[in-house]
Amino acid sequence: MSRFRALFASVCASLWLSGCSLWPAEDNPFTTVESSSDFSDAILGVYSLITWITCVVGVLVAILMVYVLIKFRDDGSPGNPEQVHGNTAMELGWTLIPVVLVIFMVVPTIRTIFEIADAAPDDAIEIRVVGKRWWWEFEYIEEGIITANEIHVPAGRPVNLLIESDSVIHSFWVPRLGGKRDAVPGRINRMWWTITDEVAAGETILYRGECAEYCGESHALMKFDVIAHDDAGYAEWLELMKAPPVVADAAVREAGEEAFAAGGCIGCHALTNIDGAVARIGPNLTRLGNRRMIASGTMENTTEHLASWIENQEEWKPGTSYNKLGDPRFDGMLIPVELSEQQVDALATYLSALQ
Ligand code: HEC
Ligand SMILES: [Cu+2]
Repeated sequence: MSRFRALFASVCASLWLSGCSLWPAEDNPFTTVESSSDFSDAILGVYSLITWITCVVGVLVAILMVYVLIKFRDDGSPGNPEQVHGNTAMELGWTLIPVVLVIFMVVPTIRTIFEIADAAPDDAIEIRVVGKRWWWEFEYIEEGIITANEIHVPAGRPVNLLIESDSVIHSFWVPRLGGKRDAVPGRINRMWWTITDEVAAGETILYRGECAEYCGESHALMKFDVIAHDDAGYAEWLELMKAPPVVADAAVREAGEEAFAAGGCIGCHALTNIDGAVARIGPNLTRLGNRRMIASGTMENTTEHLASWIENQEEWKPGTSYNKLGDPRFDGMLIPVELSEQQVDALATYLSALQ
């Protein structure tokens, strides 16, 4: 009986470990078995077909093996059992059946590869994606919007991503929207998809993404969000991103702008309403207050977290310290001066207010 229990426990454990906890998607944002776009639908189709074929083959082989083990077990009778040399029917069988099975898997696979490698439709929204260490820059080519770590897209419309890198190889991956695409320096990889989920008016759906190619110390902290809107919601977001952010409280704005210049932030970060803040070493911080997370999905976007990030990046993300003199990424940049507590507070309050 205890043997049975041990067996039962190990079967349960292996099912659990092998990913049976991958859904529902709400609890498992990185699930690959719930698709939300035409691209991931196509891949999931091939994936399920191959999984079912291999399951059937696996079960049949296991049954046959158990049968053979029992039927031909050593029953204690003397001498060798009858010896067999060659059997044409069996040899044909175990050659032809796998060939047919492989054809069943190869044809849909190749068809899907060509389908997803096809050119994007003309009306697709083009977004340039640049993998950086360790965050993502998103540029809406036609709209002239540059943002970071959060892409907003309308559901039901094709989105064409032009993926590149400014540093080492990264990989752009939103498990529910499609496969991985490497971000390689000096080359542009494409991927396009249309979100198939319905987004209710005034609501959004959040899909999580992450870097899927080891790229250095903070690789695991290189996440991003894809936020799907309905058409009206997307148009509204575009308008919002194009208009200069309004910081209603003049005192907050003045103190913030002053500290932004004095602290050297201006040397690395762009802000559309500040003269001279056009640098792109770090993320564009325009409308940072609207974002869900900061530092590419590392921490929730709160004023306390912002202050803590400004004071010590290294604590949150290894390798991101602004003060690494000699780091070639920051060559010729203004390294921030020591900030006073008031300046840090002013910056955090100001950045939160950029909405
Ligand atoms: C030497 C260049 C440099 C300077 C100077 C600099 N930053 Fe940054 N900043 C970066 C980089 C690079 C990142 C992205 C780090 C990451 O997420 O891996 C970043 C990220 C940020 C983020 C998170 C942005 C996001 O999209 O989530 C905030 C907020 C920020 N910086 C604020 C500031 C402030 C305020 C100052 C001035 C005190 C400043 N930075 C000075 C390079 C710089
Ligand atoms: Cu990366």
